[in-house]
Formats: sequence, structure tokens, C-alpha cells
Amino acid sequence: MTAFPDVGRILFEGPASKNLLAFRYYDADEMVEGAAMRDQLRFSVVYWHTFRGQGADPFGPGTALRPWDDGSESIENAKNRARVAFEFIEKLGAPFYTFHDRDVAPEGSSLAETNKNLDAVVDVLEEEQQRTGIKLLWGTANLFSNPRYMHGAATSPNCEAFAFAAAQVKKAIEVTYRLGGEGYTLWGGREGYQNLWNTDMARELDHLAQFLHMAIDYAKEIGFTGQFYIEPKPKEPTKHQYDSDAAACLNFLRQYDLLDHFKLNLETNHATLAGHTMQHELEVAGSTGALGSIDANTGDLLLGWDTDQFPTDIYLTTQCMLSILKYGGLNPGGVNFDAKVRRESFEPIDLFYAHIGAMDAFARGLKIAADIRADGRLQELLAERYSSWDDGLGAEITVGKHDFASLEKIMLDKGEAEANRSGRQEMLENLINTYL
Ligand code: XLS
Ligand code: NI
Ligand code: NI
Repeated sequence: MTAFPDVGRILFEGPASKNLLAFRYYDADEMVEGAAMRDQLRFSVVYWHTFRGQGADPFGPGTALRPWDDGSESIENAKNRARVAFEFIEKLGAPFYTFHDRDVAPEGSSLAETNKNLDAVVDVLEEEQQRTGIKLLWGTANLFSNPRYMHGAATSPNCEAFAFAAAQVKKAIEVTYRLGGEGYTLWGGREGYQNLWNTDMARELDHLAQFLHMAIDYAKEIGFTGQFYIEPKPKEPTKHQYDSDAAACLNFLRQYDLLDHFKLNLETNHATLAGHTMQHELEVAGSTGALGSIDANTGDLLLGWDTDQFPTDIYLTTQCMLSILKYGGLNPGGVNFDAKVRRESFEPIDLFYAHIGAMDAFARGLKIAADIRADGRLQELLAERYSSWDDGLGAEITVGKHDFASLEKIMLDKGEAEANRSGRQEMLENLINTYL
């Protein structure tokens, strides 16, 4: 049985190829900065959008044609879907995937039954991983769809919602461990608020921290050594999500003594919803040693919500890869396509076009970023901009030789600071364009 009879293995055919079901830039074996592209990019397919997304939006139901899916919540359908997912990922040639517990298996009428359903489908995931060599980048739990989590999970005012979420994450970590997952992600889900009149923010944040500590403790207990991530997002579904951006996440982790245990999983569309660029978020995380993984997607300039589109903008992928290379790569994280095809792109083949384009855009971004780094002019200009700090007064200030009084004395003697130099923004933007 094949779900994609018209598509074979997607091959690298080079930039001159006119075949839109081939890679023009992503050559998994090509070495860039000392490592194969496969290992630099660590592409990952998300189960939720790609195999569960139907294209529903607030104005209408799903439109997607998925002939292999009988639309039921049966275990058989879930198992079959898992096999189709692996056929897709294998044909695409992505080395990793990610899933939420509830993406892969249906909920039962009790926690015990739900766990049993999950185990049954995880058997198939395990088999398919072994058959194909595809690995689990990270696992996660869906703590936001079920109505029990309407007020949040770890931050719910209902302690039994917290307890249920704890049980769910415990199981999800076990399953991730069983599948050899390289990480585990906690995205904020409904951990936030809609209204402060009914919210005890300090208490909710304490609970969230306690929850994360329990997750870390449990992983340790069972010997799961994968990387834990939290994923910033400023709004949706709540109007204020506690993990609003990279800086807020880092502050939270620091405050609750969690910084050693978590890195950030940054998502492009979440960055832009927060009023930042992805490059900004990557720099905030990277400069703190907390850059873990990315959910690669993009928003729409004219739509104000998390549209989760596939990234095709070379300028964006170049910016991403420049920061990623600067901070030493993503391993054990990866470039995870938390992206969905448009509602109008309803045919199975569109899943291929979407991923191929995004993989090529990242491969190109990687190559351009490596060229920029090899050329060295950007780094030289940056170093020159700060050169006043390298010796003399700047170096003295840096090592703590000065205070306000000594600096006042120097400036009273000189009368005025040395003249500024141009920031050369336009020249630098032009310089970047010469590599594209
Ligand atoms: C939602 C998030 C979600 C996480 C995994 O906006 O991006 O998909 O990546 O729970
Ligand atoms: Ni995400
Ligand atoms: Ni998102």
C-alpha cells in the first residue's frame, strides 16, 4: 500500500533542475562548514500539521483531501496514518519528526485507556523508525485541546487539571524515551491569561515552575537524558502567554532555577507575533547559551495571527542560519517545520511541495550564511564598530578600572567625546545582498 503512488524519493538535482519535486539546493551529503547539510540542518517534519491538519479555519471546516484517512478516531486509522507519515518523511528524506501525544493516538474514555491507545500506536512508530532510520527530534504533550485545560494546564486554578497534565507529561516523556527522542518540548499551550481580574499571576507562575521541575525530576528518574525545551509564544490561544518571548522565558527559567535544564525552541511566527524578528530571538537565546532548536515557519505580513506558513524567504533563512552557525549549530535540536499548507492547497502532493521548498530555502540560507562567514567582511565591520573597546579607555572600563568619578575626570579634561562613526546600515544591507 502506498499513499503517494505518484511520488518517489525526492532527489537533489541541483539549481538548474526544472523539476519542482526535486531539491535544487538541499544536498544532504554536501559539506558546509565541516559538516554535511543533513547534520547542519537536521530537518524535521511535524505530525500535527502535516498528518492531522485538515485546513479548518474560524470561517470554515477542513478542506484537505487525505485519501488514506477514514476520518475516524479508531486505533486502526491512527496506525495506518502513522505508516503513511513514515512513507512521506522517508520519501522526503527528512531525518527527524516530532509529535504530540494526541496527534498520533485517539483519547479514550479514561486516562488508562488513553495511555493504552498511545502505546498501541507507539508500537507502530517504533517499528517505522526502525524500518526507515527516521528519528524522533522531540516529543511533546497536547495540554491545550481537551476542555479540561480551558483555564490552562500547569497554571490552571483547578489543581486536578494540573495533576492530569502531570500524568500526561509523565507518559509523554516515557514514550519519547522509548522512541529514543533527542528532546522534549513544552510549549505554553493555554498557560497564560485572558483577564487579570480572575488571575493570580504569581501563583500560576509558581505552579508552572513546579510543573517543569517535576518534568525534569521524572526524566532524571527514568534515565531520559534528552534536551528539554520551552517554546516562546506571546499570544494565541490566550491574550497573554506567560512564555511570551525568548527574554521572558529566560527570565522565568532563571528566576525558578531552571536555566540549566532548558533551552529554547524558537518559532519564527511566534517571534513576529511578539513584535520581534526571528533573528532577534535567535540572538537573545544564542547569546545566553540557550539556543536549542527552531520551529521553522513564517507568518504573513498582512495577517496578524499565527499562520504557520512554510518558510520560503531566502533573506529570512539566511538570517536564521547566520545566527545558528554563530552559536555553534542546533544539535541536538533541529529545523522543525511547524508549518501547515494553506487551506486552498488541499491535495496530498502539496505536502511535498511545501516541505521541499522550505528545505531548499534553508539549504540556501545555510550556504549563503557560510559564504558570508567565509568572506569575513561582515564580522570585520562589526569588530571595527566596537574597536574603541579593544584597548585604551574602553579596555580599562571593561576590566573594571573605572568608576563615574574617574570617567568624569577624563571627560572634563577632554571636554567632548571622540567623534562617532557612521553605522553604515545601508552599506551593510547592500553587502548582504551581494551574497544572495
Ligand atoms: C503552537 C506551537 C506548537 C508547539 C508544539 O503555536 O507552535 O505547535 O510547537 O506544541
Ligand atoms: Ni511550534
Ligand atoms: Ni506556531
